[in-house]
Amino acid sequence: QVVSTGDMGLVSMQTAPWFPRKKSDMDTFAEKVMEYGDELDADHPGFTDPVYRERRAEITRIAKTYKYGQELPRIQYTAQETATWGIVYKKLTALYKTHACREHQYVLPLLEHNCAYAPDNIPQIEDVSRFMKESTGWTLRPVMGLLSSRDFLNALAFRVFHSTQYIRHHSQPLYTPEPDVCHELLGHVPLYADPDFADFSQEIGLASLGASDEDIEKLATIYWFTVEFGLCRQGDEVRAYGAGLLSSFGELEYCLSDKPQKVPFDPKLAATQKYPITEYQPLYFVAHSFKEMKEQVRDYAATMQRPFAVRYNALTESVEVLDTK
Ligand code: NLE
Ligand code: FE2
Repeated sequence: QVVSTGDMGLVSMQTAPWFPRKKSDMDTFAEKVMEYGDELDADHPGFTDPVYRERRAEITRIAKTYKYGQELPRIQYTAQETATWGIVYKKLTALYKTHACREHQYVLPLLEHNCAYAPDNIPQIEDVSRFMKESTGWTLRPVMGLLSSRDFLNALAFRVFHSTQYIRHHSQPLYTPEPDVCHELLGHVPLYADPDFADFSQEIGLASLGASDEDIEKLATIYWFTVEFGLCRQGDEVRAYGAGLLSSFGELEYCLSDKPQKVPFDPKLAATQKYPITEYQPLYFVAHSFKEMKEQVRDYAATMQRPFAVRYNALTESVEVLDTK
């Protein structure tokens, strides 16, 4: 039985945590960010740089007022910001040939052609989001800071990805522990143009809707070891598909060396694996294919306790709740 959107009268729904039913519901995320994009820790390389801090604040303010349906804000990047992007871009594209998965290698030239990806230009997320929409139905939303894992994962159910627009500090282009425009545009975006990866990512999102806090934690950890730091087998080789690797020329080189440990991807194991967030990963999971990962995560999600099922309706761009009680 399908319960119409907006009907929260279902007994099984009453105890479940709130979740968005339609894309505009995500406008409420802005009121509950955990940390704003301009709140830098004392050990952040930009902490003592007032120009950098003011710039982060400016970009955060722009994202704060965004509402679903509006054009995504265009940022006029400075020469220094573009130079930082250029260093990252050139270093990474030189490594992609030998280190990135084939799906990423296939899409990057399309982004260069369609979205002005270039060493001397930081692409605009409005243009990128349009390209993604045409490829797989994914879109971007600007984010004004750190969302809770629940909100961030819930958005994936709608094929919506939250993207930062500021850039890492120019003093440390090699690696940053936080997302930035290099990470989103070079790491995440190419993969979201791949149909199997697009489906896989949405599976995690659907599993997160109304999930318990413990299950959110587990799904966020699976997300970490796949979408952020996943490796995959391609022919005789292992390649990177995780965005955290594809946006860090330091870790991209390291991850395929024999220093870290590599184990086959298993969602049950990945769900509870501990990991550091401010340094290179000591352990990576190696997936077989995006198609298989999608099945694995779907099977894993089926073992989570939830008194209802959800289904995304792509025509209405909303989530339908099915009572399974
Ligand atoms: N370490 C990545 C980079 O330097 O681009 C960012 C990871 C964000 C989760
Ligand atoms: Fe990311």
